[in-house]
Amino acid sequence: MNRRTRTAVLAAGVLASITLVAACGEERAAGPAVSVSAGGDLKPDPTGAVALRMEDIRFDTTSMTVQTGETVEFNFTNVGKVPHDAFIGDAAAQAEHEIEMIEMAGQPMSGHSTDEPAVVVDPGKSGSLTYTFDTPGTYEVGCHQPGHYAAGMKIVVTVG
Ligand SMILES: [Cu+2]
Repeated sequence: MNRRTRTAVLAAGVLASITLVAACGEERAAGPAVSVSAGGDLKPDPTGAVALRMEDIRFDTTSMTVQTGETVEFNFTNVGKVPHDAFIGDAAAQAEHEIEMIEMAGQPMSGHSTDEPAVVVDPGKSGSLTYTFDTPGTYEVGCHQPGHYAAGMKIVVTVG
């Protein structure tokens, strides 16, 4: 076998392993809806719970759908290295909350009104948030740690 042929065989081998990896990825995505990651359209399970991962800097899903009137228990696990939070509201509420968080920067968290639909989760920890989507429309779950929302750390929730 000359050098040129050997390179061609090697390349074919690499290609075959890439195909194998891709096939495995597809198989995983076909699992239960709640464990789908990377942009899948999630739905809460029949108990109304949904498990989500907070990563640096994203949630492990970008969209989900909820029935009008449904109460959803969001269970977040922060698998990242920095704190993340989750605030639920429409786009206008997200914009308002982003400004509030910037104004509050450096102040103790106790200054944060506790009746807001928000939770802060430290690295390696879990936190949950329960919210009833009374009105049809488009909501977001946004992280408002500095720069995260702007970087796209949000989940679009379609309620219908
Ligand atoms: Cu974040």
